[in-house]
Amino acid sequence: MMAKTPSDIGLVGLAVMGQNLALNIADHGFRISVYNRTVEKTDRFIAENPQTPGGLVGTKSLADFVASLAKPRKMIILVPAGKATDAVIDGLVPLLDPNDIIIDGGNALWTDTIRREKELRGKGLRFIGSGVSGGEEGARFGPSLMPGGEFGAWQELKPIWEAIAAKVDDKTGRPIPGAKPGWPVSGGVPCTAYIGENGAGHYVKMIHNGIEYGDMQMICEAYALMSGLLGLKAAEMGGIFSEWNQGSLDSFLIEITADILKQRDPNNKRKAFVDVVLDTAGQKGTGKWTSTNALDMGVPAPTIAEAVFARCISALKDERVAAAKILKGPGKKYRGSKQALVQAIHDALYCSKICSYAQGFQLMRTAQQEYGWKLNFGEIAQIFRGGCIIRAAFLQKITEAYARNPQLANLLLDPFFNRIVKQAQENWRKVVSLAAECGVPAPTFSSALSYYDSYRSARLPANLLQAQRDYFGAHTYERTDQPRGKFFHLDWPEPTRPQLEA
Ligand code: 2AM
Repeated sequence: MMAKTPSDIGLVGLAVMGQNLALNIADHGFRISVYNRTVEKTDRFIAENPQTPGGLVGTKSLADFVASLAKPRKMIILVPAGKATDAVIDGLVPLLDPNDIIIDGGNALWTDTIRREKELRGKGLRFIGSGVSGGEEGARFGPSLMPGGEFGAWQELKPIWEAIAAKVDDKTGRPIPGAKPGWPVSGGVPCTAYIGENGAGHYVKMIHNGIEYGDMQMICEAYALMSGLLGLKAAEMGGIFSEWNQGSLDSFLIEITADILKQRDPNNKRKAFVDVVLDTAGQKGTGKWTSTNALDMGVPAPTIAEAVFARCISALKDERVAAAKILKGPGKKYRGSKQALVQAIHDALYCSKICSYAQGFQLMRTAQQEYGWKLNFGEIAQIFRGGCIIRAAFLQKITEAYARNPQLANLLLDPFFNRIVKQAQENWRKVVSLAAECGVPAPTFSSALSYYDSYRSARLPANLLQAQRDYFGAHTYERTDQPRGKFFHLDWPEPTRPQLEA
């Protein structure tokens, strides 16, 4: 049966994210048609949600779904990235009219989004690839939304996207509280804005996830250092993270870390929950995509990549357990002040975080040249302020940095961040050296420090490296006393080889 009133928008794919996004849209007064390949799921969803302000319209076939939508049609796809997305698009295309808009809200690889946008444009259709961040809770009560694609299509989607997005206070950057986080709210700035053409939205979502990998790992290193160097128990560390959440590190991930550390094991109340969780971390691939892209573009993003590798090494549980019996560490203990070290770990976390964000923003800066986008970095930081996993008060400072200088080459060069790192670097260095001396792994803290020291070095040992390349491969070198771009080669002697015994 076709609905009498055409729906404002439609959504394909009623897994949890799809259901929650549909309910969020309907809560804001938009009529939304839904379709799912398995029809029972649609029936159940409609039956479970009889009352919504905008109205949910269940449809049993793609043809009914398409016919139920107001023109130009707007259809969100929320199915697994990759083949499923292509399958749904292929099913929709023959049923559509010129100028209809398909919106992919999945975690698509941005190059797929570029391809799809081009293919659909060739068929007279419009395509938006929108990052949707914030998990299930975000989708339901206010996600951070990163749309990329044809600008006109965005303008049609904008009223819905702005209505359902998380909202933050423009001055403080803090989420506007509601009955539940992000909902219901009035006023504030929505955490969505047009990102750029074709794959720009999905690219920025990928960088968000890469940054998220970095943030999570850095928090884990702070926890490992407090535990390894000071022997603190989970609940006490939970208290420290709660305190940190009142200051410059105020963020969703610090907040949930405090909650997690205070949580008892439901099977044994005497134990901390975190102590019974197996230490192997999974991953879905967006951190890897970010790191691979960094290598492809030649942009240094070592801290984000270290965070991915940290998950990889965590997954080698059996090997690590075996190696722990053979490979010995230094056996050195920290004997200084607890309070001073906790503060130093805080500072190390803050400085490392600044470097990790600097790397993420460097990636976006290079990608915009590579793909011809015009990204607004201050606005992107603003979109990250609410709704998503990396939401944090700190992002307001990034917005302010780009307002001061839209052409900022690296976040570290902004006066605010420069000052923070200057003040806190002594503590950061202390923590990284203690970690090394006492044998506590701190891959992102130390890689961030190396990044900082490399970036601030007017001269790196690459002079020797290039000389090596010239020696064995005649790769040539430039000279410090000659203009850049002039290449030289030295006639090296034959390498001396050890004499073979007769
Ligand atoms: P399903 O309920 O019929 O499995 C997450 O898996 C969501 O994507 C589900 O709603 C699922 O539908 C849908 N999905 C997965 N693969 C799909 C495909 N190839 N075509 C259409 N929907 C698909």
